Amino acid sequence: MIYFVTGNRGKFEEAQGVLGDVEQRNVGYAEIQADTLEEVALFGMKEVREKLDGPVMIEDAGLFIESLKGFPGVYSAYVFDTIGNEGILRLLDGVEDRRAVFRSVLGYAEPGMEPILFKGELWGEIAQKPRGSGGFGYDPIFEVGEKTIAEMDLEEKNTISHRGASIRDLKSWLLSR
Ligand code: ITT
Repeated sequence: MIYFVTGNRGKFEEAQGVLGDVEQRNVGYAEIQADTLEEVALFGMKEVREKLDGPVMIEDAGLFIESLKGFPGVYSAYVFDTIGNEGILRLLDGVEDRRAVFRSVLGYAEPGMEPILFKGELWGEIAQKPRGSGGFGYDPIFEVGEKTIAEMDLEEKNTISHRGASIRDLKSWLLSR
């Protein structure tokens, strides 16, 4: 059983879809202001390991938009909570290059072990309008091919997503020991 420290139910359900044996623990940790998701995840790992005794994971994700030079990136949560999907669409009003990438960095550790990181990414494009009701966060405005991620079910999202990739890497690592 792995403790997944997150306040985001959607993330937890995606992890459960891949790992099965995982428990959501919303004990919180400080998300530092840093330049990379890796730094945020490594710093967060220190805190959650002090709070929970056992195998523990956290995952930090972000949306990086090419024409905005990677914005919102490490500020994705703040930007989502403030300007949201409508705000992102306004920033891209009239912009032709709509390429964007979701990145996921997952931290995992067991007592007495150095934390390790697993990563995943998913390239796509920012849609003209939000579509779909699945997923969470930026999913309704992130298109891969014809569909936005919010138009996919959890299994389909997990097959292609940044988080699906980082979690599957953790799973293979766990099984390979
Ligand atoms: P934690 O408690 O795990 O930190 P969070 O929702 O704050 O949950 P992040 O900081 O990793 O998670 O996420 C940054 C923002 O990006 C946040 O607003 C999410 O809703 C959004 N986001 C993360 N993963 C996403 C995904 O797979 N699809 C759409 N939006 C996503």
